[in-house]
Amino acid sequence: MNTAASPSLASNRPDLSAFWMPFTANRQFKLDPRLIVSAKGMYYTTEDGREILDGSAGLWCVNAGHGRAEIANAVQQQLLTLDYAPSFQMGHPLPFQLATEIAKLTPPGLDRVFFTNSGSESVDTALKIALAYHRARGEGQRTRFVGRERGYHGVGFGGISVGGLVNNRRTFVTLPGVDHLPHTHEPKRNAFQRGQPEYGAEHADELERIVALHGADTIAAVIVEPVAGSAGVLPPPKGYLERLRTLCDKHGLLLIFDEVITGFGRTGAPFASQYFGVTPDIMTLAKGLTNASVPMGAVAARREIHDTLMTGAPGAIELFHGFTYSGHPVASAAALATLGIYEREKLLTRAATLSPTWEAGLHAFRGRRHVTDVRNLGLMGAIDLAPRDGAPGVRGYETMVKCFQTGALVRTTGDTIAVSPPLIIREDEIARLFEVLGAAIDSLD
Ligand code: PXG
Repeated sequence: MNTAASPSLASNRPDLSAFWMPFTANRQFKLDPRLIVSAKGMYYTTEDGREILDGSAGLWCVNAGHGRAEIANAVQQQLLTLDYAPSFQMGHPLPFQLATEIAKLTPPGLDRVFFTNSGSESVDTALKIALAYHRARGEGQRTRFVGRERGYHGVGFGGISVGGLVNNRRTFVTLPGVDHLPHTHEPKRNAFQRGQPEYGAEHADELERIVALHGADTIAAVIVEPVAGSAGVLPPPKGYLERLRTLCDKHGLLLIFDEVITGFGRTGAPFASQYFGVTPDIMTLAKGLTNASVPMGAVAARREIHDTLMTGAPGAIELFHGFTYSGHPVASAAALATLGIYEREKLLTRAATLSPTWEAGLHAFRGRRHVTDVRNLGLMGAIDLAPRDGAPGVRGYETMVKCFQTGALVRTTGDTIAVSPPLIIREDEIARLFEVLGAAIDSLD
């Protein structure tokens, strides 16, 4: 919406020039900004007072919906009780409690939890834990990592190195010694498949080729998103994750699942690992951990990995790693309140209940003009649009802007539209989301 014509809006707006916006076309945005001023439940409110249905849970993170009083109260209480205390060589109760609560939700065995402040920090932490673990076992030569094309693992140097998005890698240097599995996106064989694709499990066997090339004893870990999120919702082909697990076991490689998006109920199970029945050695978490209210991430590791590192002189720091805000009291309070909501409202399995309605609504887009593929799993979905001739990405961008104008928030990457609403969404709201999205797609040239 071009609000430049509205003097009241323009005069209420802050100066937009100083904030260098992340992952944003800054110049384009500032010419025609989309500003959100409040949020409650399933809805955002824009600066001009319009309600917008949140079809993306913010950035895949507001799983319990917006403005949750339980979290706000816990945060306020905590700020007044203990605003901050270090977790280096001293501690305070909340992160201990929180780690115990997280360990009740994670797959059996993954019950040692390290705290970070974001998904990117969780990824880099997980990679470091993998290196430290092998070193502690006397296999310090295992320094390589294997990621996957189209993978997104945040923006740290570790994350962009194992990640496979060209735009994340083009400008920056990456770590040496990283190889990539092929991605699993094969619209020719799998287009309009509901849930997991039938074809493509054999892409996991590429790990054998990578191992043969570099030598198994030089590789520390393999990291994948169980369902690739940012690359446009790519569920793993049937049998694929199982094969990765088998091959990692065969060659002594740690398997890391990046569950920053898939964690906390997005798939219909607490974690994708449980949904697919494949247990990694390490998992990375963030986003839904605090319902996005206060930044926080975590890494859950197998107990044996943790215990292997608990060696050396008793006074020695076992893992030379941590953040000023690891286990921050306010973030921990927010996370504990969030996990309470998830439990009381059974949100971590709600996506499984809603998934048939969600799937049917999404796949009704098949046959619509411009639509070339639809994918879904749990409460995640993607619709691919044919790129406009000579202008790739423009249809995607226009769809996002149109939806914002007409009442729904969706995410787009190129010409792929991704939807992933808060897990509290109702069936009529799912219908509304697809109505707004459908009208936006119909309006495209
Ligand atoms: N791993 C995964 C799988 C992610 O999706 C990160 C790590 C990094 O998290 P932080 O908290 O450092 O941003 C992410 C982040 C999008 C989108 O629209 C996705 C993310 C972030 C912003 C936008 O797909 N994922």
